[in-house]
Amino acid sequence: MLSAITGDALRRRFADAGQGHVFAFERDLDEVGRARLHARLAEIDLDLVTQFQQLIRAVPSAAKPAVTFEPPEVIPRRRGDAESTVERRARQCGTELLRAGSVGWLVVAGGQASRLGYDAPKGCFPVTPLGATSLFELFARKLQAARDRHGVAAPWYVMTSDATDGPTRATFEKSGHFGLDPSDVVFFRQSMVPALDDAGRILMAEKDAPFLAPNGHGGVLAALASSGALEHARQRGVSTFSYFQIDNPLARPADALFLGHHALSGARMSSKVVKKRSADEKVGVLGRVDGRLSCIEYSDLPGNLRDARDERGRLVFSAGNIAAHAIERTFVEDLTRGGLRLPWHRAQKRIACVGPDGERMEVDGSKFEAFVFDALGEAGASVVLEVAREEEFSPVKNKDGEDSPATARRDQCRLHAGWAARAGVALPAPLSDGIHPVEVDPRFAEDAEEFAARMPARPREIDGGHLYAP
Ligand code: UD2
Repeated sequence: MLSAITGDALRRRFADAGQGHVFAFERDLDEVGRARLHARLAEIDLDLVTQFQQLIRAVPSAAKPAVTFEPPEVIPRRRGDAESTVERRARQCGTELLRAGSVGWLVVAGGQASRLGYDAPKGCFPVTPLGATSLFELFARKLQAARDRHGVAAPWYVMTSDATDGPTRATFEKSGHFGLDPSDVVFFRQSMVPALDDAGRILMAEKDAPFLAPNGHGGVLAALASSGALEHARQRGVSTFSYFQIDNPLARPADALFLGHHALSGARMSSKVVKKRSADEKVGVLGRVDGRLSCIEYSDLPGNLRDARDERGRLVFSAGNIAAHAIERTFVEDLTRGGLRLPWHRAQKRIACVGPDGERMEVDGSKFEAFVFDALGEAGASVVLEVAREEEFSPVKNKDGEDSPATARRDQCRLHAGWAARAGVALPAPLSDGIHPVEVDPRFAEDAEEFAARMPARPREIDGGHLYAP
């Protein structure tokens, strides 16, 4: 009886919103299927669907009001070995934060690795060149290294989605949390939002299920709050989240310099950037849009600005976003207290769904995502720190070509072989691309100085390469 009432109420709500078609196959379903359909529909926020419809109907970009774009102020990267006083102070401040246990790690791992063509959560992908360690395990090792260095274990907040949650938890369970204390790893799930066709109708993935997709990495802020992870962080004494994406094996969440710059500036949300390789490299750039700090997606930056150069021939908009942020816990609390409103971004895609007659088909449709960097504009104070691409950024996004497993393995080898060369140790023979196959486990050394201090040491030989591990 209860389900009949719920069903009627639901049917009315969806019919009133012009979405009655979601019940089109209800008669084909058994009781379990109907209950499943109702449960899934009950979770859909129809006001949000109205917002999505407005985005679909929005005027094309040519008719949008003009906005101004300016490059941001960037703390440039140090060239050479000597540290400035400012850098020394920042590093010291960051180290103190890390030692006090005030920094929590926050990774977004809810994306589906569709471009990579990998059928499990991307965090399970074997990413290191010789040991074939997965992204999850690699970061667990980085966390252990940071724990040993600073004498305190950072809690690790791992955002999953409906698709990645089960397998991610199972992977951690099976491996004994990669040697971490399970109470230091907090999983929380982002929300899902419906995908629509070009007429603004909710698409059906199955007869008993609307098509739902993760709400973008911007979903991390609301999900931290609603899941209780934010409260967990408060109770653990975390003042700053070190945010990173699971797809970048070179990410350095325990970077004292960055955390120190962020803290000393009283910033609420800060970003690391790398110099864009060229005007047409397809990364978002940090910039000010109508005065507000933001990440400007490649396609949103007008061509003349994308190509603009200063008097020394350098790109004006060159601060490539690597999606590594320091975010104050109180900033997330403030943002989420009154109902967070990040803008929605529409991605037009071919979407596989159930057609009007119950047949499987593909249609032109839209998915909707919020982006975490849209919170930058709310932060007031922010630091943008330039870091070396070869040390901090080599994401795994595509099956082959740029930003693929091959380039990520190459870049890890190049970085680690550089440490070995600086320490004066013998390198293995180079591969056909001229790179020496060297891998350094983060628990062995986290940078060139630590590596040199560990010498002499014998690497393990794997396929003609050298793996340095504890
Ligand atoms: C993102 C940035 C881009 C640049 C690049 C760096 C956007 C729109 N663009 O590009 O500016 O910084 O990264 O690598 O963000 N994720 C979730 N839930 C979601 C969607 C994504 O957890 O609903 C995670 C995903 O698991 C991954 C990360 O966010 O770790 C990035 O997602 P992406 O691969 O879709 O981002 P991409 O390559 O469009």
